[in-house]
Amino acid sequence: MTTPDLFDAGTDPAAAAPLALEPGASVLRGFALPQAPALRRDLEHVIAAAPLRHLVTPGGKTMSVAMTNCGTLGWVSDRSGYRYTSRDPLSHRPWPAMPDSFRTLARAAAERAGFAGFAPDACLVNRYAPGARLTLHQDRDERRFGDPIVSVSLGLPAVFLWGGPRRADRTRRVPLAHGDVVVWGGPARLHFHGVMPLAPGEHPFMGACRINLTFRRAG
Ligand code: MD3
Ligand code: FE
Repeated sequence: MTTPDLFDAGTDPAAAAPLALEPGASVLRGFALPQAPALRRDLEHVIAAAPLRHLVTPGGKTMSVAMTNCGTLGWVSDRSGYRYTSRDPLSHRPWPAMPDSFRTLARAAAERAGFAGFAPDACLVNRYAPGARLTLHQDRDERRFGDPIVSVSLGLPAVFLWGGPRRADRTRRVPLAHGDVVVWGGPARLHFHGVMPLAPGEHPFMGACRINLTFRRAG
């Protein structure tokens, strides 16, 4: 078997065969493009009910990425740690419901990548303005690591950093564009990963930002 070339993967969206980054991790180039208008419309309602905000890490640093959530559980960070909550700490109200457009897309992408029956209860919305980044980290606040994570990229392109099971492992750079969906499961689920600082630009559909929707089964 030959190793697929990551940088050629986006050249033929019509082919749409999942590209395996490694066992359990698949890139679905352009998978969300047909749903992008519905996602953007529904995202506006989510953000109106639970505004994007810059969370503070347990170490006291303000994150450059602005975040909010929808679904029964939402990921939050503050001086006391990282966790999932059922209420927005800003409003003390439940997080907005996960729109059907979001849920259906996440489920279809997971199925396409070999994870049938994915039923996310949490969707983290990350908004990157130019310069915003996510340093290398693992996602380990969820209950079960057997379920995949589905991530949907909208707007400006970004360079995703894909590492290994240890922080010091070397990282690969994976370009992610508007409409790309990545499904992370299996052994890849606990790998270190991050996002390089967003380059300035203007996206015709989303403006001067990148939005990432990350779907999880957290509870
Ligand atoms: C690989 N978000 O929210 S999405 C995060 O683009 C996060 O906003 C990035 O990392 C973003 O935690 C990357 C892709 C992603 C999400 C979760 C993963 C990749 C992952 C969990 C395990 C392995
Ligand atoms: Fe992450």
